[in-house]
Amino acid sequence: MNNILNAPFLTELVRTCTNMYNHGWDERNSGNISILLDEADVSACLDVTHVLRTIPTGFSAPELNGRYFLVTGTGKYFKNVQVAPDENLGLVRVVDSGRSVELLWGFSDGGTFTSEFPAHMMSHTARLSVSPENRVVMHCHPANLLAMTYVHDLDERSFTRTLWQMCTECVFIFPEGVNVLPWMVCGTNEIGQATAEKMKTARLVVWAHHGIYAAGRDLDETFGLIETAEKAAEIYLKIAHLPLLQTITDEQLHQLEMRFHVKAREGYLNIRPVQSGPEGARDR
Ligand code: 2HA
Ligand code: ZN
Repeated sequence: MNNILNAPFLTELVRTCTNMYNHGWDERNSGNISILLDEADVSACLDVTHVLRTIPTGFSAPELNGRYFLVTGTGKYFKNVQVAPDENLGLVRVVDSGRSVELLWGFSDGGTFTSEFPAHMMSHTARLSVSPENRVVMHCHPANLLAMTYVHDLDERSFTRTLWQMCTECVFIFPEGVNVLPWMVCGTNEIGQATAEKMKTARLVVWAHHGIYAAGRDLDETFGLIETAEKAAEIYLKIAHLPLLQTITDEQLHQLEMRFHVKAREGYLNIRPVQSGPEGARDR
């Protein structure tokens, strides 16, 4: 049996937590990550019949029954994941239609999964329904995106268009745009359900005045989505108070769509016929 501490899924998660901490996205105990694992990869390093503890979740997620997740712990600091992965991370199997999980490894100090577990599990369910390859859900507090939610219109089309205009790559890295939730109390099933609903149409969901959720096929893709949106938000904050002399035009965004064979979210560019109603009429 292999040592779980050498399993690629574990070493990559440890590296990612450290990297996110070093980016300043995960102060104190903020941020959380969950990764869907294959049973074959888990059973290569753990006896999957050996359950350490059963932990209730407080919600149901029948679609995830029997699935394995590696997840960050509640109250844990990303900066400490690299020095004590077995305390700060846990490997769980979803049972009882999602109403509880079985701990197979980790949370060695008696801890449990992130307080945002409902948002993670509901987001996994939502993303898997549109993209069966989805494996990762990631949450963090990047400063520029967070700051942008205080000074920019929270309308999703408007918010997305601004990000697309800030860096050439944005439109083909996240052509579906970013969805935005208004401020809500975090850690609840309600914000979990709202996030999951938004995850059906985009891999990035901004939580106003709090942070961002991202989903993807692997840690690199998911991290890269946040990194790109955060860079765009940084540019926006550098220029928002200055007179705007030029920008990336809709025609240029359309050229990028063609060059990189992606389709910008329907109605978000003013090139194609826009959707009727006040949404489509907006310019930014
Ligand atoms: O894990 O970031 O949203 C702590 C948080 C809650
Ligand atoms: Zn948070």
